[in-house]
Amino acid sequence: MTNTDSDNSREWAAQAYALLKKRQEQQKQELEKQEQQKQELEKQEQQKQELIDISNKENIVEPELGEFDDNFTWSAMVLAAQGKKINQISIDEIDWLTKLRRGLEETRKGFVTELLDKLGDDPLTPESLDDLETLLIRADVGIDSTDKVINSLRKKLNEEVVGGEAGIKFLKKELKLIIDKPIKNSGSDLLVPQKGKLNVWLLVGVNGVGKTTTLGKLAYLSSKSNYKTLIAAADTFRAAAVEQLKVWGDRSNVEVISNQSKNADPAAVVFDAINSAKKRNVDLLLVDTAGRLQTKNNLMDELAKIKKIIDKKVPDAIIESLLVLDASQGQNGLKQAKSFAKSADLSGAIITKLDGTSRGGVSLAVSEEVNLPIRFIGAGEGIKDLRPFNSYEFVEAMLADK
Ligand SMILES: Nc1nc2c(ncn2[C@@H]2O[C@H](COP(=O)(O)OP(=O)(O)OP(=O)(O)O)[C@@H](O)[C@H]2O)c(=O)[nH]1
Ligand SMILES: [Mg+2]
Repeated sequence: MTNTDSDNSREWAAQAYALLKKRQEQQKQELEKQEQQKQELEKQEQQKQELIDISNKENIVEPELGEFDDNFTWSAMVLAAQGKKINQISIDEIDWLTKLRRGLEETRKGFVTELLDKLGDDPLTPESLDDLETLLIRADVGIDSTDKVINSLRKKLNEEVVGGEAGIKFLKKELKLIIDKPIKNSGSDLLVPQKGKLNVWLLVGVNGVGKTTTLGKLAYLSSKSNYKTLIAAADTFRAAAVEQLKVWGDRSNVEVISNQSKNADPAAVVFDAINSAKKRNVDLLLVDTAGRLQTKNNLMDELAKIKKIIDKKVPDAIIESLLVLDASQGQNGLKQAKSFAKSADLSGAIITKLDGTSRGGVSLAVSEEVNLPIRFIGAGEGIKDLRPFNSYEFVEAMLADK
């Protein structure tokens, strides 16, 4: 072989190697692309399935009158105690109270049942107060509220003999006082949109607590009560958030203002929604916000930006920043409330997922330690599973003795 021949074949080999390497690279890229497309498709499928699941879960079902049982009797008695007349009671109300009582069953089991067992029919003693203290803390009522209740009970015990039943009655009164304080301080017992003004309710909170679901239920309540309602899909972070809201909007015939483009600015969505709201004389604009951003500061900055836009465009709008809290998160939820309250200028709280948690007591901690009026409570995933908060009903359900 001459030198030139050897140079040529080396050259040839080098070219062949480069070609093969390139081909291998291309194949790799092709495979990666296919994998990405597959994942994208799977994600879309999953999101679609989630939406179908939500839609299937939810056809507005009118509640039916159940048996004349303990649930009915308890619910009817709670209504009667609030001054309702027989002809004013609806199946909806009975149904809700039944759900509420059932929802708080786990919380109740945790302490009322035990408390009653411990108390028996005997009068309260300093020892039974210690037991009560432990039980209240365990039910996530929080240290401050527990101290308050125990101190008043101790004071009462020093003055008179308190029987078991009277003790529970006193306990109910004290717990109700704690929950009612921020509500009274707010100046309004019930949060309703003010007529003749644009009311904007921002639903805020960390991810997964139930903001979007709660907004859907609020849209239903509001439109059913003849408030002209509009939804702004300002959670532009989560891809499926808009679709999820549209499903809820459809159920209650409420329009959803959104911007489908990727990374749309939430404040811009709110800007568009306010324009629509003004044009249509909307009473209540419900704003869904993101629960998960890259950092917590982003989340707070974004809320501030949204509020600024509203202030600028409708200075006389009535803004409510409602913190959505998942009751099942107990003390963790309380921590969230405290951190949001510091930076987000909250005006109220909505407690969700009261069904099936043993930590309903956290509602008291939110009232006492964060000083937030509880405005609504949710006890289920259905459209009717949200009601304006009623402290009497809540405390009765939490301490019901069966
Ligand atoms: N059992 C029960 N589930 C609820 C309740 N409220 C919401 N959920 C469920 O909680 C899950 C999360 O609800 P979302 O409304 O998507 O929560 P979110 O706060 O909007 O979540 P992000 O948008 O991801 O921050 C869903 O599966 C809801 O169906 C409730 O009162 N009870
Ligand atoms: Mg959401």
